[in-house]
Amino acid sequence: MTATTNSSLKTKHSELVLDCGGRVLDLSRTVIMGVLNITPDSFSDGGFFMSRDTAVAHARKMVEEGADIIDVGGESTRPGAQAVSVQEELDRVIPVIDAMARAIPVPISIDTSKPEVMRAAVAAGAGFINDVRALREEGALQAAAAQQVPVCLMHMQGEPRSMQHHPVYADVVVEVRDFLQRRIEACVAAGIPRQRLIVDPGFGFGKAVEHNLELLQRLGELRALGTPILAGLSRKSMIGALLGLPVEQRLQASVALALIAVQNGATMLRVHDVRATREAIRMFEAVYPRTGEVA
Ligand code: 7PM
Repeated sequence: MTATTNSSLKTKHSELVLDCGGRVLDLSRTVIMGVLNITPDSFSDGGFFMSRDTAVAHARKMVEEGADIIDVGGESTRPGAQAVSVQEELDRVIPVIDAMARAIPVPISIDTSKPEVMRAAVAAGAGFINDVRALREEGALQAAAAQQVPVCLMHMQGEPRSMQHHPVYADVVVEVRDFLQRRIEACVAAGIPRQRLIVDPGFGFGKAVEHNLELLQRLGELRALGTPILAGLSRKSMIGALLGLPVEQRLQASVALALIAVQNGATMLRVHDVRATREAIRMFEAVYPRTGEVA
């Protein structure tokens, strides 16, 4: 199957594929998005500035382990994190995307909220925009529309600096669904076709543990939006809260949560541990073959 000028198309086998700037994402099976953080303060990857070679080697390894797309982020969205300037974010991610685009065959996702970074990243070879602010920043809707690549819209209550202080919802699932519905409508009005959108409830982003658990339990209610669902649960603090484990010991629980997400309707999983997640998903799909429906 080859990419066409359409952003999505149904084949005669009823598979759905997304055109990520000429690289294809097959949504007829569970898609694994491998996380590559270029931040100096990322809690999962540690260390200070990663070299370009280190970043590319990590991306290569994740592709060998079964990643379908690599998500590159230069702004830490960790609870309590400080904002990063446009230039700082460009300096972190653009050289890495440029090198990765030549080194790996799969689509590259840019995790950003800034329109300048969206434009530069796609020019450097990214083919997917992952925005934890769901294109709410000034100019982001227009920038994303002009790039003609798929966009993941994530729900977040508040801002990273303060979002975990005291999250409050009447019904977290209804509020997340309604927010995502409004963002889908804003995107369509800005000229981004619905077929190019993915939604994400934003586990851990302005949510207490019980909110995260309810969102996962009732994830299927987001299917009403008619778009594929992405879930990011890997190594998140809800596991630390429930099991009392540090971030480097959250692999097994992360895989368990990923499987529940797929069972409840997720098509894409954003994960750090690609090999373990891929093996678990292969077992799941051996038991429950996907029908080709993605939303
Ligand atoms: C520190 C704490 C560093 C938390 C990084 C994080 C998601 C995302 C992130 C998600 C989408 C992490 C988060 N999480 N994008 N970016 N969905 N679409 O755990 O759940 O990686 S950053």
